[in-house]
Amino acid sequence: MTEFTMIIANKRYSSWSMRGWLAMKLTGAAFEEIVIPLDVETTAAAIAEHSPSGLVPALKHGPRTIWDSLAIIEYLAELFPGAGYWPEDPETRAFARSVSAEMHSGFGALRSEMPMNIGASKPGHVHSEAADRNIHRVMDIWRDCLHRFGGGPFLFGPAGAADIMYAPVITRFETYGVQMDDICRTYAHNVMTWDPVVAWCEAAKTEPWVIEKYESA
Ligand SMILES: N[C@@H](CCC(=O)N[C@@H](CS)C(=O)NCC(=O)O)C(=O)O
Repeated sequence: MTEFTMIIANKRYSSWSMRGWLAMKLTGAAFEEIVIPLDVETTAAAIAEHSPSGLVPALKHGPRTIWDSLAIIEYLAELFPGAGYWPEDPETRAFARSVSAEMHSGFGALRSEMPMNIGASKPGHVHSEAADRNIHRVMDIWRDCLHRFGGGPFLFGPAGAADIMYAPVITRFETYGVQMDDICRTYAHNVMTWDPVVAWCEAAKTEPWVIEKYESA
């Protein structure tokens, strides 16, 4: 029995779950995981047993439940101050928080038109101008962070909260064949070869569930 339980949905499709799970992995602490498949008759009831919002990820720690990916990151950052979620320098930390919050609250067109679908390959995917603007804004953020804050391997040097926020976007870029320049491609490669991301993606590809609405996007 471990102290922490992470409740997530399908690893193939649930980008917010991926963020919560990667955040937990960054601690290095052991945790149980409960995977609730999305889009089946029992989904809502199963999530409601764990999460007051009806959404995952949710983290259980003793009597506490923390839901929402960004709240989970902040909670774990307080519990594990050495894990490196946020940069130490206040100005850099403010920047990291801004780009993380921008992901958490924005990029609606990219998220709805290009759902996460790990293992799928849809090169030449046609998307709207709004999604295209989102894609370019994401890459501007990456270039800006890498230029200002040390040049990698992750956005602020070592892997942290901002990389966790953008990791599911990188899997989308891979799925939908988004063209990247060398700087963004190198960053994307660094994230995709980060051990926790590798583990998540390998597990995603072995899941039995197929959700048609995401497959036909
Ligand atoms: N703002 C939330 C979003 C969570 C969210 O939308 N989770 C989706 C899965 S990716 C969910 O639980 N959906 C429930 C359902 O489709 O039944 C967060 O950051 O954690």
